[in-house]
Amino acid sequence: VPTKTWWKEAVVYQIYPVSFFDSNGDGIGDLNGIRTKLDYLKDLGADVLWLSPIYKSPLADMGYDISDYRDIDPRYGTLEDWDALLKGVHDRGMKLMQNLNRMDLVVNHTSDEHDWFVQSKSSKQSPKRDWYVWRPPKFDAAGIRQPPNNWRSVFEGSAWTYDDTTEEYYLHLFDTKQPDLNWENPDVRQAAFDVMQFWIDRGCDGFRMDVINLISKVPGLPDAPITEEGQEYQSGSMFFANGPRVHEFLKDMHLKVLSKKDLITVGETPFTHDASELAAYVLPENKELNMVFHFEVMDLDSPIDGPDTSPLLWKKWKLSKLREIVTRWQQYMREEGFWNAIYIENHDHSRCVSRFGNDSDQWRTISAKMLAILQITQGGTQFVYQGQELGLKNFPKSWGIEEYKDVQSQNYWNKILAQRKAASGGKEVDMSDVLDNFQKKSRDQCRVPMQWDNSKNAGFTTGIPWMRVNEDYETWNAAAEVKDTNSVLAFWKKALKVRKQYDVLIYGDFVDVSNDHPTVFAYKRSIQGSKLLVFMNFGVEEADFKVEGSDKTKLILSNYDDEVPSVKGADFFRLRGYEGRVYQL
Ligand code: TEU
Ligand code: CA
Repeated sequence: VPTKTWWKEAVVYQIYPVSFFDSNGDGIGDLNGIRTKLDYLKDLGADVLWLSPIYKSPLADMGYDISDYRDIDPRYGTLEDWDALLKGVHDRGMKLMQNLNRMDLVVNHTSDEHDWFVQSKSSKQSPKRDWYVWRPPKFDAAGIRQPPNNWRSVFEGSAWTYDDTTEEYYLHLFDTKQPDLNWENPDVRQAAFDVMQFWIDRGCDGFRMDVINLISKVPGLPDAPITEEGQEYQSGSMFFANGPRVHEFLKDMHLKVLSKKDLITVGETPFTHDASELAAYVLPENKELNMVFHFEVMDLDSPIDGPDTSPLLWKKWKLSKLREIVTRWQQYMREEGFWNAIYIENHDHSRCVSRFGNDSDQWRTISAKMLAILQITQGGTQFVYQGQELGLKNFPKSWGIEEYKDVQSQNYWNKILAQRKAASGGKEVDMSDVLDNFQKKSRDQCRVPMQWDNSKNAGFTTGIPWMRVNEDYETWNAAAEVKDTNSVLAFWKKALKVRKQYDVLIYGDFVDVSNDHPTVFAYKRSIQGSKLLVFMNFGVEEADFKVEGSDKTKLILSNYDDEVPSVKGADFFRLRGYEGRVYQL
């Protein structure tokens, strides 16, 4: 039996501040806006709030490009507003919330406008020079200047940008405005620890650590092998994901900072599907982090082995693969003492009801509820993203490229547009397939304003919203769902209560009993005499399903509202479209 701990049982609610609630009419969500919604969050069942970055930033990557770690961006408010928000959270009188507010920490890279980088780029002699990764150019056979290696940025193009001042390149795994810090330098590590201490001293209760598995790079920064034919740059992740010194760095962070307080810590760990590799970050005896966000479910509908591996491209996903992934991680947790963060939506992906459910009028509510069942019946700490609890869906196909604000979307679009223009000799080119992919997969889908009520701009702002509001807000909004006992929101509240009532959902064993059914995912959870059976039908057609040894004693959660579900015989079930049920055995 895993050790019981408050952060394992917690429900974390992720807020994307810029799109949550605007308190002063400038079209941008802010800290005071969040403060006015705390009762809504408490009522939902959130124990911990995670704010995406609100530090000073030029917002090239919406705040994941930080120019001052110790100050709030004026668009979001002030340090005093942050203190007031924290007090509001702690004042809600909920025991669990007291220590549980979290901040987002981004220390793989800074903004190029951060004073550290400004100094670093000013001269090779700058004391901050070695705080970032600088390299001299290479020259090809024709004598043309080339980047030091062939790595591609996650946001397209080379991972290196040339700087005229000192005639060298700097490394940026993400945007050109996000230079990577050089964690090899002990002063950089200490500076990051000092930032963490600054926020802990101010009362912050934990950290979500952005791309924390990328902080150590293989020395020499070798060229990546060519895995994507025809691409100018290649994925270098084997040389920067889970690099040689990452565990040394995190153990040091734990010793010097994290161990001093009972914090909640979550590492974001992309480019890794191997559970044993991620376990190293999380196993308690290693003294690093509490849990990680693995990416395997998120990569389910991405062309990860294709000629273009961009996560913005959509590939049809398979239920058999989802079952295999969920089962493998759930079992790994029980065997190895590993702990996981459970999420199916966040600010880097599209809406889960559009991705894994069915967002048509007929099935939207029912499938959004079924996905809540999928989430809360898995062991691991729960993460819910703003609007997920309302069943919000992707915005429509009719929206043009001008509605896509994310740097990842823009850069990808510009790359493909340039390629196609070059190939067509300057003629008009068709980009509709790219737009279709974006409609399914872009990060913009989750970043449009939160839908609070049916007033103008969904009640998000009285001004002009920074991103267009989705078109369904008059019927799909928090105010309407609070009143409706059949809403997705009402279901999430119920589901989170069930989650807290049954320890087995958090700590129990996991056995897949789906029997290769074409549309059903079914599993049993058990711990010390307590046994649950979970069913979900991922299709619109009725599904008949047999499971041995299941005398369905008690239905504890179901997404259909009739009391008597269709059951035939002791071991036989008939599930309706997107029906999900949880039985106690
Ligand atoms: O995300 C890391 C990351 O790997 C993502 O870029 C992911 O691959 C992509 O979004 C999938 O479409 C973190 C943050 O969550 C993200 O918002 C930042 O843009 C990124 O780091 C850089 O800080
Ligand atoms: Ca505002």
